[in-house]
Amino acid sequence: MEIDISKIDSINVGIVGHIDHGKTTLLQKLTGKWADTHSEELKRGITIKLGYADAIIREENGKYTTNKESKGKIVRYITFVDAPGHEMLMATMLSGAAIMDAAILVVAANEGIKPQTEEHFVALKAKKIKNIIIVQNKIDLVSKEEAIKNYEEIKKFVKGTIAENSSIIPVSAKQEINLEKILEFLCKIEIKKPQEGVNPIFYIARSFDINKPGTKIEDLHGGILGGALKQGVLRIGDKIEIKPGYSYKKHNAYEYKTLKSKIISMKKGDYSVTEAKPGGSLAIETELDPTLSKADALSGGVASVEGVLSQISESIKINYELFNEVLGTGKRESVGELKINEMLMISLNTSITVGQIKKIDKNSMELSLKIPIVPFRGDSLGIARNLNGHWRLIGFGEIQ
Ligand SMILES: Nc1nc2c(ncn2[C@@H]2O[C@H](COP(=O)(O)OP(=O)(O)OP(=O)(O)O)[C@@H](O)[C@H]2O)c(=O)[nH]1
Ligand SMILES: [Mg+2]
Repeated sequence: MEIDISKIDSINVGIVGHIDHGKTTLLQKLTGKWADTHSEELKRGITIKLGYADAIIREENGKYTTNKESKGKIVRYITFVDAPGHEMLMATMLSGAAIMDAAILVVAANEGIKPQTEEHFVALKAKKIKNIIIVQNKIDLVSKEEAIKNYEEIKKFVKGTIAENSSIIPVSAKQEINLEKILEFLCKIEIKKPQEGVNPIFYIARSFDINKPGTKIEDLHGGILGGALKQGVLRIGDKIEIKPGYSYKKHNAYEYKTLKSKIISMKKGDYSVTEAKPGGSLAIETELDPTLSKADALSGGVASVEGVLSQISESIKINYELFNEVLGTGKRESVGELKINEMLMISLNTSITVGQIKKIDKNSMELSLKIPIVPFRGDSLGIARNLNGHWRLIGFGEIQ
């Protein structure tokens, strides 16, 4: 029987945590799909771009499974976003966090809490992701005593935070131990009821040209947008617009042109849908010339039906708050003051841009951005500063 995926409760779950703690391996064991597909990722054995995989969870005699052969009752459809753990790829993790409904924080039991465990966790907090499951991975590498010690370290780490009462599940992804417990918890996450009567907002996290070289013109697919619908409904045939859109150089500066197109088809994983609501990730095939969307050219953008998005802006006013300490370095160094004209990396929803401080006081500042954004009042943004050639998260802000 054909499965109508749009009728199944669905969420988008991020997999985050320090480099090599086993995120992509865990995802592969949960879904059967290896999310690292880029040649560079395969060569280096690390995740570089946001990866995707999905699975249907079924329940059979009180046991949860993603086995396709299972005859159990369908409980949930989960799309996953696999984030890179490398410290240089924090910006990518942040744009992934913008489309997560819930997250799995992976901590390798043999290594414990590491700088990017901390940095990713703070990013989840800032993005207000309340549903966090903690996976204590690689338990096959530690003794029982070490596993307990690591469990206590995690407990201390989350004390007084949103994840204080999160489940901590001991797992060996590699040896497939205790994975069904993760599925069980994923099925317990509360699904928010979508708001009715609001305009759609689709955050673009990736964009592609899926045509193989040499495809006949009549068989060509239009540009693909991958990401998540934050609110509203999108349907096949909808006329859409994408901002900031297409960029081109004019008199040594970049200009942006809103792209207009139409939705040809939509997919959640391998499943086609005619109508999409929030929950889970989504791929939209448009009528766009695929050369416009290839190699993530449109990632960071926002799509909606024609005529509803606000003007793009190269200048923003934000309220901000800095951390006491710089995160992600493993050292305990304090965040110094921000200075006028300083360049900061700003991540807003799925977009990443660099901004120069034009005006600043204690709680608010005005920035001039290199890549314009579609501003939504109240949206949270990550603020990073360049320290010794790395962008380090130093605080968070909110658009005024
Ligand atoms: N022994 C053991 N090794 C594991 C386990 N899970 C993952 N690994 C190994 O850990 C290494 C890193 O695994 P990945 O899944 O690529 O780690 P990752 O967190 O996705 O890494 P990045 O994406 O680069 O941040 C690989 O060699 C895996 O085989 C586990 O449960 N036990
Ligand atoms: Mg990985």
